[in-house]
Amino acid sequence: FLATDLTIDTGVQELLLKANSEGIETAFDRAKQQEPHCKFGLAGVCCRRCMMGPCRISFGEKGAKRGGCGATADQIVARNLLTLIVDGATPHVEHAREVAHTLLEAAEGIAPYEIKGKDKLWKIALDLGLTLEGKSTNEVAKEVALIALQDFQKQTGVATWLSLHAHAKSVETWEKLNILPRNAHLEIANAINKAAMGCDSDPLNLLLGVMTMALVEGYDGLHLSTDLSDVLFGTPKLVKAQYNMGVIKADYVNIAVHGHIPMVSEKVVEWSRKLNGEAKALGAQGINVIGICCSANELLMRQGVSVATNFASQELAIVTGALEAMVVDAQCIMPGLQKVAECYHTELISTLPNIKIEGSSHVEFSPAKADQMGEEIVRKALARYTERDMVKLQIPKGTVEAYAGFSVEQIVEVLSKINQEDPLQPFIQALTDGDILGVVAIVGCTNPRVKQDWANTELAKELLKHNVLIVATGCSAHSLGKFGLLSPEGIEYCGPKLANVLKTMGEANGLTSLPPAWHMGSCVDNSRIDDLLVALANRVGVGVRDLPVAGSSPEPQSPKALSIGTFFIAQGVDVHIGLNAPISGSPFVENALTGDKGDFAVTTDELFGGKLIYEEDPIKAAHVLLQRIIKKRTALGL
Ligand code: BF8
Ligand code: SF4
Repeated sequence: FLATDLTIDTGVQELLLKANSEGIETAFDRAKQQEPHCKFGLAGVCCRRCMMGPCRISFGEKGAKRGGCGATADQIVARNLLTLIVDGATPHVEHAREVAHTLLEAAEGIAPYEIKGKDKLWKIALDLGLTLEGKSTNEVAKEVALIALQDFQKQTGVATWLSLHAHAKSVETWEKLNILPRNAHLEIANAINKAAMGCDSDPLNLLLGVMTMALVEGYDGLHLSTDLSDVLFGTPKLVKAQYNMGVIKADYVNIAVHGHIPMVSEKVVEWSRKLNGEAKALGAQGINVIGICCSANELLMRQGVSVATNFASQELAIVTGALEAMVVDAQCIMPGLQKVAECYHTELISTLPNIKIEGSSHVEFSPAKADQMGEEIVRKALARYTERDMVKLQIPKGTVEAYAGFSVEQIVEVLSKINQEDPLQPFIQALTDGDILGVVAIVGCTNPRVKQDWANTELAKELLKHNVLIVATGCSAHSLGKFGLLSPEGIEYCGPKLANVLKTMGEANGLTSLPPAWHMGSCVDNSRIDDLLVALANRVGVGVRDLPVAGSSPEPQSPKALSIGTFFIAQGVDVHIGLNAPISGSPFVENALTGDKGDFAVTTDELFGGKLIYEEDPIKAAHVLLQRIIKKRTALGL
């Protein structure tokens, strides 16, 4: 294979060659072995929901048009999409519940976490209508955590976190369609129940179920996770860090944190600092924690920890031969990591009680025992340092500077340097004048089925050229970071109008310029993008669906990218994906999601104001998004 065909990251290319010469297989090899992918699976028309099957619907004239039970392609695709969105939303819902549970135990003095985000706590408490007078931080935190946990229990009404964050006009739309969620667990059970054999077989009703699940994702997944993580660990502020495999340092004890749950990664950082002296006693310069995937985002945003790599190349970080430990928790952790770790001295360590990796070691996290976990993990890494095989050591050189930490609070603070009374005013003025043509969120993954980082960066550059501001999260943000788009130098890619705006905003804050892409955090932090849109819509006096904005996941891998995308579609935001969702086998489902208003009996464009756009070519995709943005501008009279 040619490494240059698989990724544009030269460090990853170098490590792919090393892996190849050492006989190590990675996701890039395994993805090729799966080609050609099953066309029934790609189209979403295979059903394994009962033992009368599995059934599949044929595409041509000949062959079955219905499954054994009589299910049509439309019904099968809609059911499969519903469970796929459940697969996307549930990890975020569990993430949120873990954070809420930790906050509760921290407030009760059981879990060793200090509540660092007091401002955020007060804000949420006030929004929830709590009285603060005479109460301690812990008392308020406990009340907030208990209300949050109700979003997994209450049987009637609407999920509280939706009421906290959603735009009134969006709620109106959802109420009319009767898709408002009650509690996250109930709706997950309801969705699985709908999709079960012999239950819901109305494709439209199933799609409405998809939208309910999208709202569960948005509010009890994304927003709840971000809010309570900010309460525990603080709201992110502008930070500077480094990107690329070069952040792994030969003369340090290196610990990679990979996954999503900040309670785990924060404790690893805390204990690495505490035990730094012990690394020196071993002859190392110290302990170096580096991030992969969304744990990287959590630590980058709040601690300025540097980022080694994103999803597709997670195994290659081990191939450097310089990782003493890789600590994982949940989501996007390839089982293949263990096989690679066995070729080196690296210890792969799983942490969550119910998420284990075959062959890896396990140091269990619980909120109460978080300190023991942190210490044990760092001590395991220290013990591995002396086992390092210097012959196998090869760290690609070079790092790239990047800024992150663009929480909505930080964005408002940055803008307040231009207009203190009305911070959003300069931003809205720039949008009105067309100096910022629109905003596109580039989010989601990298995927070995697409040349790594290529679609993410190409799409970003094409949009920047047309004066579209980029906000980013997840592994896509890492792609942009690796190629300089999170640094002020990245404004070379911007059209002159956008470049000027960014320079003005940057200079007001002591920088040469703001970066052209604003890193807003991990995938759950897509909530921050949502908050920004709601704030802009409220300030202008329109709905979110009216704003000249869009979302894009050019290299999606996880169902989470689809559930997040659907959440934004529910608000009326167009969402582009660079690999198709498994819906092409159903004209009804495909039309409903991708059709324009008025094209078909039912479209999300008609009902919500946003639609799904599938386009593999990032340059073409950029131009489709530009057209949609211009259409929304025109409707606003801009
Ligand atoms: O939640 S971007 S590959 S790591 S799914 Fe996974 Fe995709 Fe990365 Fe973060 Ni998000
Ligand atoms: Fe086949 Fe129907 Fe069973 Fe699905 S539910 S496997 S389509 S018989």
